[in-house]
Amino acid sequence: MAMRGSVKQALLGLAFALAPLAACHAAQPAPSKTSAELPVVKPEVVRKLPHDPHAWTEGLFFDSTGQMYESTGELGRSTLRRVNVETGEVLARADVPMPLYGEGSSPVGDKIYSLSWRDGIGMIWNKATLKPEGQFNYMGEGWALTRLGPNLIMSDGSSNLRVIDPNGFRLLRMIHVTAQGRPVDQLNEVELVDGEIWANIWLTDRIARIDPASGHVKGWIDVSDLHKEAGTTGPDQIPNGIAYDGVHHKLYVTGKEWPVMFEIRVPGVK
Ligand SMILES: [Ca+2]
Repeated sequence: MAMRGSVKQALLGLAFALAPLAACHAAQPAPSKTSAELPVVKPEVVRKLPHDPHAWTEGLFFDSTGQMYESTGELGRSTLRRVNVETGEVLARADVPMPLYGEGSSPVGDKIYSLSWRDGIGMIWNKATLKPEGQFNYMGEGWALTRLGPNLIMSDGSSNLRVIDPNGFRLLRMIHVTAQGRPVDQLNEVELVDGEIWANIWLTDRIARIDPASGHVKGWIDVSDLHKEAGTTGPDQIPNGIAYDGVHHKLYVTGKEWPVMFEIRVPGVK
């Protein structure tokens, strides 16, 4: 998701305000075991690759040919790029037109669809030329996109994922994401991996593994070690970018302004 001054301050303030409460609850005997009983795994790092440290990563994906693309945010420097995953080189880039704020993106045939956070306007790009070819509208916030069969999955920072027919960007149904019966909100960058929807949880080092049919979180991936290794310490320079290369069966994660992209392996994931 995006960050603009006062909103960011307010949200961070809220997070900090809630932190002591969370600590208090943790000290109580019973109530919150929300994530404790779900499996938490740490990924194995296969390779460390370069990543543009100026990329405010909001969307990350591979197309059906095994080519990586990335969309980036921040007002005035939002972009869509074709990236060499091996070298981190930006092979082609397009600026998101002002005043739109670049958010998540996903391939749809020979197009790329992208969101613009609170601006309510989606962009349709020619995947080969990265030239804009159209727009669509959506309600509420738009954070990230991924594919689910012929449809798109869209996150908006809540605990709901929208299933969208890209033809007309029509809402088909909602997936209510819960972990042991409790809503999991702040769902951010998303990726379909091995039949599961994976979602970064905003401002955390956690990735949720979500069953698309039920919305139930099946487990968590803890990328805190990767965050430490990336070396970013800003409160917003968080993990946000998951991409599965279906051609080469490889999985990558990065973060906002991380100088590194990690190829990872997760136990039990093909
Ligand atoms: Ca993704």
